[in-house]
Amino acid sequence: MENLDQLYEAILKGNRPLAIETTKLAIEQKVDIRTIIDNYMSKAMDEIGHRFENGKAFVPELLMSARAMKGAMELLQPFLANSDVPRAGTVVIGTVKGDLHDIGKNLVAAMLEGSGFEVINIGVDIPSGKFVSSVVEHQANILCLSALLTTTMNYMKDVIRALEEAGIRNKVKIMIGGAPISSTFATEIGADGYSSNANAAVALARQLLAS
Ligand code: B12
Repeated sequence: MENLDQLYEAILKGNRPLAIETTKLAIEQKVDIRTIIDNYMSKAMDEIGHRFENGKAFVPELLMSARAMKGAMELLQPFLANSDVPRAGTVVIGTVKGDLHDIGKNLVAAMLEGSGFEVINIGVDIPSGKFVSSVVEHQANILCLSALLTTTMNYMKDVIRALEEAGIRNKVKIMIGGAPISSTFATEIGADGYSSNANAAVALARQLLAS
């Protein structure tokens, strides 16, 4: 579909109405949902990130792109959450304390939901105690932690420590992710796994529950 380039541009330029309109059209034309997300929406977010890094875009532009991406994602969410699939396990997911980035975390949540997991998305800026109480309340099999800042990624260690102190570390698998995270970091802090994107997160979740 030709207009998908327009979706990339709309997100890059932070044009939410155009992003929504183009996404609607793509859905009507039955374009593959993951192609829309991976090849156009996420790529536009990567590009705005590079521009920010190089001093060619600033926080207001980031915010506008994020709003455009969110508007388009809301339309795609129902297609990712396929209710026909049997439940594969329960996942609690959140962005750690001090960090407000939630686009990638919400994408991981939507993909997991679409693949049959029950997902409790507890939001952003989450302190360790809230992660612990949510895991207990929902009897989660997997806890997913997201961080996009080098200043907040270390807080993941505090969350794992809090689970240990609550005596439930061995009852839940911990998956971590976000732009500054690596598998080395995951091993270092004692998480069970890391993945760099939402598709791989689904495979990792299945693998962790099978082990
Ligand atoms: C959009 C954005 C914002 C928006 C966030 C809006 C929102 N609701 O999320 C706003 C404008 C609010 C923002 C604010 C800030 N931001 Co910002 N932001 C970004 C940007 C451009 C895109 C992030 C994004 O949404 N990417 C798209 C999604 C789809 O990708 P993703 O988040 O990486 O997620 C994928 C994977 O990482 C993975 N994943 C993510 N979470 C998880 C969890 C699990 C369990 C797993 C398995 C996988 C996984 O799967 C996802 C899907 O494939 C990035 C640049 C970048 N390229 O990352 C900067 C970036 C993260 N921000 C940055 C900075 C510096 C800031 C601010 C400090 C700026 C400021 N001076 O105020 C503030 C901090 C606010 C705070 N306390 O959190 C820096 C961080 C630098 C660093 N090394 O720490 C970056 C890298 C930009 C840069 N290049 O300098 N930001």
